[in-house]
Amino acid sequence: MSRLSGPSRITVTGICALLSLTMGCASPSGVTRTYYVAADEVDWEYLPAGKNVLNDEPAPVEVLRVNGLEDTVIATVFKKAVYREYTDSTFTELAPRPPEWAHLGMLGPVFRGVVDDTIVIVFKNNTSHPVSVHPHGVIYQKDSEGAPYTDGTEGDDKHDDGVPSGEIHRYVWPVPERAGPGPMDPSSIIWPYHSHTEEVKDVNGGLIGAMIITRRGMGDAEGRPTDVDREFVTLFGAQIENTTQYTAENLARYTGDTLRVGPNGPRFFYGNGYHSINGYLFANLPLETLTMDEGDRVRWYVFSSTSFNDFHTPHWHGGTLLINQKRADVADLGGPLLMLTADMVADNPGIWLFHCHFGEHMEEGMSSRFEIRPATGG
Ligand SMILES: [Cu+2]
Repeated sequence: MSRLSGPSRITVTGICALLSLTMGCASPSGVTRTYYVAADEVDWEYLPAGKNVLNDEPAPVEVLRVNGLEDTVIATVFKKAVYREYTDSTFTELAPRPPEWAHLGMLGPVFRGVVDDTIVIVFKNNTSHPVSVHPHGVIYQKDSEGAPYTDGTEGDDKHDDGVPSGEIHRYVWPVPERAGPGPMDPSSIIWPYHSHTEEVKDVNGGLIGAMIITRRGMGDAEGRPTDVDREFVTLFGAQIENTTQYTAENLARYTGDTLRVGPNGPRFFYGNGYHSINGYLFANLPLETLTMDEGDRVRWYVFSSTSFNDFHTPHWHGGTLLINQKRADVADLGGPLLMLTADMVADNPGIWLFHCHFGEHMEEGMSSRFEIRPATGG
């Protein structure tokens, strides 16, 4: 059994928590935040608008190489597995995704915590094979790590490694000081979470999401940092569709149908990779979900996925950001599963490009847009 087996055993700690009992505090620290999350199989559409939204022309998507040899298939819908939030432990009703998180797309729900909190994930595996939830940054015991390897454990301490199809596992992640923002960080930071059972296939397949951890005393009741107006989470990810749990199924689905286009698959040297932002190509991430108001203090959490091609340089047009106390408009995600937090003041109204500045990734559709709406002056 885990050392922390449930919310009832969590104690309130921290100076702010003590203060909050008597004089009120920005954050009621030391609470347990429980999420009901399943891994669900879905058909994911990388290109819901059916075109390159940046120029209204057909998107040059040539991605799925059949048998790795001569034929290329144009396909933008793939069977994947994604994390989805439910309302309770019956896992019968999906929790509606709040408008502020509509831009997450393929990503799982955002888990929040303030330093001293405990995050609990009640996880159900609705897929056809074992998967897990492995967090970064927070504390976990062996029953809450979500990764199989020879570590001298057994029983419940193994069940988390790869939760069998149809089963439920409870992951318990305390949030200590060392999971919160460091001295150079702003009031909240991002950590990834993802399945680590067959890590490469699972993440390419879609099982990845983000946690946001807020500094003690800097979170509201929901754990939101109180010194920002908007938050956005974006994954710059090369989704390698020929290395997922569903590759054979997806190939069977498309091989031989009318989408087969012949022997020349130009620009196809990565192995069926989609260079997407939150699972969208060519600015198909809906603009209305990445919208803010002039004057907003906007926090961007950006991270990269786990493949060889996951080195990215997110570039925001129209604004500048503070990253690690330095001014920039391009961020450095110089390798797989890196993460950073970037703060922008939305001072320049307009519709702006937001893309990876690595040339090949741009050409393959790793771009999006955001909008700053002008202040009305009223
Ligand atoms: Cu890139």
